[in-house]
Amino acid sequence: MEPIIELLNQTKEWFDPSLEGIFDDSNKDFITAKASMYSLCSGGKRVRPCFMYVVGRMLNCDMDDVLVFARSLEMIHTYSLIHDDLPCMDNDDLRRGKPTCHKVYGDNFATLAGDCLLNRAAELVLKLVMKKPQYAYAAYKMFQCSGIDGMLGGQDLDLSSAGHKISSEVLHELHTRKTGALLECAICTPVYLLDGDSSTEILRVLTNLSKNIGLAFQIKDDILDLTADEETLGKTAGKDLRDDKPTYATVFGVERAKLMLEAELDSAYANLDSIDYYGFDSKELRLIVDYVANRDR
Ligand code: GRG
Repeated sequence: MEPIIELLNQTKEWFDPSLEGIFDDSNKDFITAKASMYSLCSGGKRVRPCFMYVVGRMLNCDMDDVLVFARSLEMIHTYSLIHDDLPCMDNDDLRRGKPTCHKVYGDNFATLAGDCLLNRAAELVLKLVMKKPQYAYAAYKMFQCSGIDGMLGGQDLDLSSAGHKISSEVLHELHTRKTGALLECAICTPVYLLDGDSSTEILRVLTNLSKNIGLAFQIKDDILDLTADEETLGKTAGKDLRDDKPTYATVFGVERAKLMLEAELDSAYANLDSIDYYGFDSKELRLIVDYVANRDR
């Protein structure tokens, strides 16, 4: 089995059983709870829990506490997908090959399910913070990364730039916020659990690495959309161009986008070397960077 698949499977074994504890007997029969669980358990890759799992173990964190944060982050990610698929946003009927939440439960309950997941994510993390107040900064960062200064702000930029030509700066800002913020949260939360808000060298390196991984993934996605054939890609090719969507490949051109990708990957490998230099084992993070570098779909 490919090492990255093995790592994702290991993450799922650690992570997925924790989803059973999100709702209890007093609320699990609400349609909103069912709609929330439908989207949480419909085949997500668990990329963000995987980052937390890898860094948490690398830094020797209390993995039960990491799990609480990983679960809340995946709940926030899921809420964003449910709302993103709604008719008033991207209006998608399918996600992960299955009907979207609003197709099964209706727009009203899908909206509530998104709200519920965000709200419950806060409840579950704050319950732990009441026992361990030293985790308050990690909780604060999680909701900052999801809000207007992170993912939600990125979605705003995405919607408000639709149909316009956007500058390379706005494109960069859009991705850094829309998908980068949660990836950064996933990679850095274990450091916040150990060190609170003190800025350490390892935090600086991991923050930079998360940006490298997020950008490299996006730039590669945009290049593949323009250059790969549909059979290799496993999805419709050339869709970004047809939808007139600004991407790294359409804004900068494929050749410049390739150079930008190389620069992000070089920086990612340099950051992995720094992690080893500081005495931690970057082996599993390296698997993730190798996967981003080598994937062709
Ligand atoms: C395999 C551990 C591992 C990492 C892969 C950085 C990365 C490398 C993947 C990031 C995926 C990402 C942020 C894509 C941007 C577009 C987007 C937000 C897609 C939806 O997020 P996914 O792909 O959704 O994480 P699922 O359905 O898996 O929950």
